[in-house]
Amino acid sequence: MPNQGKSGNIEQTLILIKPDGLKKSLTGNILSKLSETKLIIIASKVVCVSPDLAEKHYTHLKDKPFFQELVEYIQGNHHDCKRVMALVYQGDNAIEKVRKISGATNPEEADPTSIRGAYGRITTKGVYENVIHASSSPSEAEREIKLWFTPEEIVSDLYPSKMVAREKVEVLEWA
Ligand code: DAT
Ligand code: MG
Repeated sequence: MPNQGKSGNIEQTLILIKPDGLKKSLTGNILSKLSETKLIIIASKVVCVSPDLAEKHYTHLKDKPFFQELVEYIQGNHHDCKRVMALVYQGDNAIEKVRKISGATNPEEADPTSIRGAYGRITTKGVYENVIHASSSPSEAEREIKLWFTPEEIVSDLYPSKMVAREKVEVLEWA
């Protein structure tokens, strides 16, 4: 059948450039490396990560001994930099392509030409400062994209959405 199998597998993946990446001015280098995948960016923003968002993002690791350090790290508390750049990339086999170019979780084990291998480090406390997060499966990508972005912040309709009427909503406007 035409257009089936590996070449027709359009996926989305959530990418986070973590606070160490921003603090070290690595954003451009990381985006250049990611552009080698030929995927397209369908959403991007800079986020100040709340404790709640950090814990929800890493909820699957909450029983790990490094969980607390991890949520501190993603909030930028280790880098005096409370910013994360969040992006959604889309394209053929996006998840695998981005994971490959990101490199292994442990930056010391990552291929030196991968993003984590080139720019990551392990701190003396044992925190993996691996500069980038990338979704590892379609279900994880969907959960993470919905956690980090609203439907309006993504330029294509990825998942079912609904209109909700909200009363007495206060929004911040320029003074
Ligand atoms: P990945 O980020 O490669 O998907 P993961 O989801 O298993 O890896 O873990 C999330 C983050 O937790 C990872 O980027 C770094 C940290 N981490 C994982 N295993 C660790 C370990 N053994 N020691 C310290 N930090 C770890
Ligand atoms: Mg993971």
